[in-house]
Amino acid sequence: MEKFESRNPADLKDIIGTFDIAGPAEVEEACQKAKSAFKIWKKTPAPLRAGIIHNFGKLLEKNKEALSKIVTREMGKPLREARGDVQEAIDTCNFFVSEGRRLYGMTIPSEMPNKELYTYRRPVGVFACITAGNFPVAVPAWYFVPALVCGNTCVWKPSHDTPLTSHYFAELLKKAGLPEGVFNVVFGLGANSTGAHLINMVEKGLIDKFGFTGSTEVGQKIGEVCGRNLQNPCLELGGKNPLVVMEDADLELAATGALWAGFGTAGQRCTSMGNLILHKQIQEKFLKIFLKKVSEMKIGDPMQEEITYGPMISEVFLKTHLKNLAALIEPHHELLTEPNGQITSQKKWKHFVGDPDKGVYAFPSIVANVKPTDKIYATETFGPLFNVMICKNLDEALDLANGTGYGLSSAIYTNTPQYIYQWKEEITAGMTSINNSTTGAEAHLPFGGNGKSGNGSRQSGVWVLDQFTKWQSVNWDLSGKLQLAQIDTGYVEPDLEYRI
Ligand code: UN1
Repeated sequence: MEKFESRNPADLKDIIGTFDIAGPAEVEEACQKAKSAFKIWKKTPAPLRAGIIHNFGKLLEKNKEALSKIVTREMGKPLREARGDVQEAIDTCNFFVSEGRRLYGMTIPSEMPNKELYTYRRPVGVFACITAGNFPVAVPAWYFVPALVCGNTCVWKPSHDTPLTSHYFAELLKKAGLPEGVFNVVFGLGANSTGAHLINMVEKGLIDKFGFTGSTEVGQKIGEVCGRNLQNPCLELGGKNPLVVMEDADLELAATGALWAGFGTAGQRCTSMGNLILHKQIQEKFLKIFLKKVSEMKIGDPMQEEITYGPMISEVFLKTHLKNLAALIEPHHELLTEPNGQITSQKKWKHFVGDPDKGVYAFPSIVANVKPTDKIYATETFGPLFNVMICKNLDEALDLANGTGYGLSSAIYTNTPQYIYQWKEEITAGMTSINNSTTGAEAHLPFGGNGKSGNGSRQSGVWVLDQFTKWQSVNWDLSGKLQLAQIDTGYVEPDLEYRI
């Protein structure tokens, strides 16, 4: 069987593990297993299913530090962020454990006597899912925790950047008591590999619901296949998230928020800031505060607590970042930080912690003089790279914020209630923050985007239940005769001749 390696992006010599690449036969087998386990799992009472998720949450808590260290070692986010990633999964478990005792339907009055109407949430079936490497614990938990509580069985193709983390995610579910066949993992690569085979299983009729977190391009392909098969996938795609600083903002607060939004996880979150939009009255003052903070950032070994950001997720992510710098920066642009590109011992960041030559690190890059017609304005870059744009007023800020075609996350810094009101009403992103960063969604608010950021599906909180259940309507007639809806009703006619 073909294999792939997982390497530590902070130390490329550190090989974390070697994993099998599942071919079409293995992927099909996993789907068949999920299909047959569904027959039993859907009949397991929801509070019992949720009991296993309760155990999973406890196991995640017990193993939080060990798992966080594996996350950092595999994909390079600073350890404190990795702990947040695992915590988000624990929070998701805590939320959905009690949902297993709700999953409410309704009892509804009928228009006829001796008849009862009900609605039930029914599981969808086999849920197949492909996730990214930037949130290797939280994002799978957003999908699988509610999917399992709702009674679905799963086939997961985790990112090839984080196979060891994914292996332990699956092990913890097993140790939590999940029966054999309910949760199946297939390791491998994406295009022309395991990911593509899993998508093919939709055409084969082995999958009832698809979930995908990743690029807009792949999301569109999955959307096409699912659409042809009359399925509605859950798609969480890219973003070019705007952060606006108005003239009345607390500039210190805004600079701290923008720093985190732009450079947290080395800009490799789907919620990372893409366009920093500054009111012209404060642009100079803001940039002075902001660029000082940028110059003081500690970049380097992600196991060190004080690091702002670590390496890129992998060599491939660094290569894409370097390509973006070469392809998207135009002569009229101004780079507010120098140098750009890869950090090495020759071309070193002043506050680097560790040895840059061991891993794949990138300088922060801030591009100014960006116009809405520039390619970089509306291209997701997924790295420590963002644009600075200037606006005259809130209308202009909104045009720039909404004009990229994406609509995932967004943020505004202001203390003017009228601005906040207008912003909330007119921003087209699925998520927005007021006086906080574009990143950092809490685990029980709906998460998802519009436009090129997704198909309107939402994860997290009670909203995700509509992804993992189908509504069933039940009419129960106890009258002993055929009562016809709309026809055998006892509606009373009004006396329309009456006048006051
Ligand atoms: C992602 O990047 O795919 O809101 C998810 C945030 C995190 C989740 C990001 N809680 O930034």
